[in-house]
Amino acid sequence: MTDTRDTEVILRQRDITRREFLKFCGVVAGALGLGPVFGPKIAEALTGSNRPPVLWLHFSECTGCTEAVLRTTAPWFDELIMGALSLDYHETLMAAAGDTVENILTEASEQYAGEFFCVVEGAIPTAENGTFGMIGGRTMLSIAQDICPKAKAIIATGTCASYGGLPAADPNPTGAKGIADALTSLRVPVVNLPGCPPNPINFVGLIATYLLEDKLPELDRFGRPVFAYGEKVHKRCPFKENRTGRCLEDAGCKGKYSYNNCPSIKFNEGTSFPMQAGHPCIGCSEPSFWDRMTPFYTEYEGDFGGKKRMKFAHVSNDDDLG
Ligand code: FSX
Ligand code: F3S
Repeated sequence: MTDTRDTEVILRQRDITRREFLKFCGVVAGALGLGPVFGPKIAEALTGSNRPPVLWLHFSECTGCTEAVLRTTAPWFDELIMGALSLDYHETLMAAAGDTVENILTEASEQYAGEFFCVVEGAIPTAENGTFGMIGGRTMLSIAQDICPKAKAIIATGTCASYGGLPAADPNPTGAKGIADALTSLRVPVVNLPGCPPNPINFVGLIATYLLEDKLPELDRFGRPVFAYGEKVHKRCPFKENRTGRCLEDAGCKGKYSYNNCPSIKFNEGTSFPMQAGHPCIGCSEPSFWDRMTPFYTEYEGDFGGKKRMKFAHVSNDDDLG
């Protein structure tokens, strides 16, 4: 366990001023729909001594969700997140391996039973009793069945853990599912933070909400926090708002069918997000997006070799998937 002074030391070591830290907390407050005045409260929550235990499980995935946290342009961001939590188990970050690690998972899940947050990253292969995904001789399914029911709450980070994502794309031979679908008799609340990858600011926002209010945020019908997934991406489309540039709908943009706050908080310290970079939204935070949002691109007709325009295969303007 660290205390408030430890975080101050981390900030100093990383050459981060208190002012920069408060600016970051202001961004988190913005993501939560709170005014900038709440920035200092978020800072207090993130640097306090109340650090919930967290066991972070990896299943069928690309690890992009963890990478999104670790490889942000702000080098201190990962330490801030990890410092706000008591991270007792994370396979990507642990130096130990083998039996030692397996024992840590079992012991921590028993020691903190009913208290820990279980962060799940990746989908769970369920076909053939889960034999398509093995870790240390055990199926991912049996690890999830063993650990998840002991948690206080589950945070499914990324679209794979939330809804199956890429591993569950048709024909899905491994029977990959999101955690709530894989463990149907689970009595523990599940918060989905979809996105491929999800925005780390929303993860911090979720943790900050819990630290400040001692409860989980309001969720939508797909188990996503309303603070982050309450509006369609299209609502704050930069082209729509500024009337500059070219609307990307003809190129296949799925912003009208996708709920996420990317246009407001963006990625990499607020630098940009897909549409701002000229790329259509592919609906990465929606259930079954690999099946329902493809083809991701629409061919233009006319200037591009007279090709026939390709219509969306599964989405029409009247079909609100969210
Ligand atoms: Fe999935 Fe995350 Fe996409 Fe990758 O771990 S949400 S494939 S960015 O990494 O699970
Ligand atoms: Fe994903 Fe679309 Fe945002 S592709 S990152 S929901 S702009």
